[in-house]
Amino acid sequence: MFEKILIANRGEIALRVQRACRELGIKTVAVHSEADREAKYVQLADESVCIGPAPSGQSYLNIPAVISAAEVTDAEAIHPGYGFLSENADFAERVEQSGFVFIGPRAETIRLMGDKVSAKEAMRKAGVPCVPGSEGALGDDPEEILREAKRIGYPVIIKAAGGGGGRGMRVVHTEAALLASVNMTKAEAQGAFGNPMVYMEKFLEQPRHIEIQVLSDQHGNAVYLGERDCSMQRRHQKVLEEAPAPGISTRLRDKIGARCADACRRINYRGAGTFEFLYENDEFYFIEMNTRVQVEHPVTEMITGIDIVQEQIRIAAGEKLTFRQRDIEFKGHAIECRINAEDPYTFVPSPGRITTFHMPGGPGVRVDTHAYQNYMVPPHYDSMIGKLITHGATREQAIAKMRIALSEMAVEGIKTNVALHRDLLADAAFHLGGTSIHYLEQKLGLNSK
Ligand code: MV4
Repeated sequence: MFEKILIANRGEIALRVQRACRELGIKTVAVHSEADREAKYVQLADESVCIGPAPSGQSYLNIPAVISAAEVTDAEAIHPGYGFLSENADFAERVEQSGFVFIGPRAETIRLMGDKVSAKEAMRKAGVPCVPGSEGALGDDPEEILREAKRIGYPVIIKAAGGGGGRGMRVVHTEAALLASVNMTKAEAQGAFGNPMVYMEKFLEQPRHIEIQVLSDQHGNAVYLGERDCSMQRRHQKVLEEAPAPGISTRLRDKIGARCADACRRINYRGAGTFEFLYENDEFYFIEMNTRVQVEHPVTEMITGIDIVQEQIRIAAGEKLTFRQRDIEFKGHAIECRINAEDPYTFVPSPGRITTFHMPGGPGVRVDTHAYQNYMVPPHYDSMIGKLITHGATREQAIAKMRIALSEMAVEGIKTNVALHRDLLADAAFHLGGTSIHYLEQKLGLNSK
């Protein structure tokens, strides 16, 4: 096992990774920007290194600064958390070339999954069901593009190979609009990602967003940890996640989960990963794979009892998974509310000093946050200040616990989205479960795009 790990991230996930390290008896190095100098997780780490000024481009995204910090502190491995450099293949490559272990998949796997055309191709070949669409990237022949769309059937969606997470896509409803839309998406993709390649899919109108968590070691062992329903989102920002997904049968979960674990073995995947699917009419359609730990990983931890971050570290150290698929039991139901420093209805960020900070507690209540009373939420980063997670024997009990937990939560001095969560937890459609990716925006009356 490693003796010392550098955590190349900030906020709640930096603290989360630090706790996993401590339980494994590993020393931690925190890196931080000038804006995060006073953060509690920086003080709690065994060592800390300032890697640059507040803007993340000069600190948390500064590859030479992060690698130098690992060199001067003699860390053996680097955990990237989520966001920032976590899915940057060049970073993973440079970490390993500098003699450190990157806690995540190999750089070539990150690169494969970063290109959505090659990711889909790899998963299709590995037996994962995908959204019907073009075979690979679209070529230059307009007649062929028109033929493809006719074959797939309108509406279709044009997506950039370099996109993902909602960037670089365009829905096309008619043949008349197709070629102009393809050309616009290509031009935008060239500008945004330096890659003009685009592909085409059948546009699913009312899907849910359901993802499968996997773990895969370096000895050919891979397991799935069930699914998460992440459909409750606004402008591609998830707001609330839950596990398991309401209404998914054990049989279907095991079928799609086994496909994902099998695909991991086939591509020799290393570490934790997430297969993102659209789910419509009882079918799963793969869209993208995430090669990092995700914000919403706690709901899976709550229903499986598995510490996903500790497993990431063990796998990176070359250890074998200590459990097999049949050892994994899905117990109860978990819900996560993302707590953001923002106006609950306009979503405008609300940085500043937290004057009151009371967190809920009790059985089945988990709070993952780096914030505290008197903490100054810096204006430079993502507005998420923490996550509230509840676990109950049933979905109804997890909801009941969440409503009580939200009622106990008191954050003052900044605006937060707690009021939105209270409203959502009382929503009739949410209680029924299984709402689509469009539900929240419709409820909010945004009707965005
Ligand atoms: C789609 C889709 C409908 N049909 N693909 C958006 C994020 C990116 N990961 C994929 N996205 C979508 N792809 C087909 N063929 C609808 C979306 C989509 C979406 C997906 C997941 C979560 C939220 C979303 C919000 C709007 C659109």
